[in-house]
Amino acid sequence: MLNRRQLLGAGAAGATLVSSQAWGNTLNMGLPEAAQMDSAATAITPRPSSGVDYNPVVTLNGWTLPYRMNNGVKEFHLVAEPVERELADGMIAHLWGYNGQSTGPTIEAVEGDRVRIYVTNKLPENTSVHWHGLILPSGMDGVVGLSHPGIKPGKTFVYEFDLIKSGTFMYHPHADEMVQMAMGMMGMFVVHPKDPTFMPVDRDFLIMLNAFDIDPGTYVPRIMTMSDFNLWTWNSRIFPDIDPLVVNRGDKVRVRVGNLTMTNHPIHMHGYDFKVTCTDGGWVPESAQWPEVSIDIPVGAMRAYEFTADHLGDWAIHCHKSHHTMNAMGHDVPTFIGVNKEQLTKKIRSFQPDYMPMGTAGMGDMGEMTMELPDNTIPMMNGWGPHGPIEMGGMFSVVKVREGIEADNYEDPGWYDNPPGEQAYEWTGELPEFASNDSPKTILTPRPTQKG
Ligand SMILES: [Cu+2]
Repeated sequence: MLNRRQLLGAGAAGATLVSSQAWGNTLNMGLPEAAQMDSAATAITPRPSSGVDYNPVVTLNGWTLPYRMNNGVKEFHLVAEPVERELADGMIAHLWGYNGQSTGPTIEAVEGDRVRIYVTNKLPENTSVHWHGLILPSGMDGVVGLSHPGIKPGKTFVYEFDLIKSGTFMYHPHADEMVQMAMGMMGMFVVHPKDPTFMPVDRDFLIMLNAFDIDPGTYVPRIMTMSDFNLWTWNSRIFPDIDPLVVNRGDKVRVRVGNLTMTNHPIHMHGYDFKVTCTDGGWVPESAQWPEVSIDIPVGAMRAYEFTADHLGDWAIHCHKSHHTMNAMGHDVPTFIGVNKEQLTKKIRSFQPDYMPMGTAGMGDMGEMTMELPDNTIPMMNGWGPHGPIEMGGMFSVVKVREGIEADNYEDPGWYDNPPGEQAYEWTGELPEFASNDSPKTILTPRPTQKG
């Protein structure tokens, strides 16, 4: 029951990494080839075949930037450029990003590595790259005018530094930030520990929280928006087209979440409690890790959490701000709950026959409505599950824990079949009596009389 996107996803990703074949042929040239990605499918990176062993991260609907070794230095080539990103099946956004996509590719390296990162600017204005959270020389910090001059259109700059600590970091421009970040320029930078036995996990997922304001029927984000974004995305992707987090039962799992939106996001995962193990500042020692079921990701920060996947099932993972699990909508929709619009509907239909009254019983029925929408627009909520519409959009996905999933397999296993007795069901028998408070005043529960 895989759709085309899922078939193109995990496993088949090598086919979409354009020009990776030529990567080995560039060793004697000045610039490393700039790898390009033309697909929003999740690309699985194989474990390194030489050097320090590590378990590569899985960037949901993203990919990892290839590198080449040049006299002991890991060389990467980022290209800042306009891109077309598929936010969801049926919706393309015209963004700015890196190497063909927004968000940009994940950069992965190892503690102790020296990295050289070429940044070519194909945008119509200055840019730069700031390496958020990395400890490096101040001239490599990427703040235009402060660390170095802006990278002019058509020019290439080189950043070079040692990775002195492991952890999870981010990268983004520090040049015309309001515009460049609203247009989707950001990515994540993972530094694996040089000791492979330090906090190893079986599955290591990566999510960048970002947001856009794209009017229905249009393609380009509004860059002046400060808080009223209408598309809440993970790695520039919205539910129902964010890939699931596929996990084998018993796996030790890490989820790293970075936030480069303009507001905080309490990320909530169902079915588990977990421990917060890493911030942009570094790893949290075991004695200081605290348990949560939701973790608030502040603006300009990342948090990683870990859990052991003991509970089989399909578990929702989402931002807990309910407007962030919705796709584009008008913010001026009035509240109609409890309003009887029958007479009004008749009148409006006399001159607009296809008028649909909405919202009198909540907005849940939007999930199964098929309305005509402007081109390049997807419904506010439209994911379908095994039991009907999921009534979600935006920052939402599913953690799918199954038995017998092989180590490098991230293919969607379909929906979980709940065992008998483990699923809520409709009661059709006689109803037990239930207590009800019909007083408008607060009723205090009487205290039991104390004895003695
Ligand atoms: Cu949120």
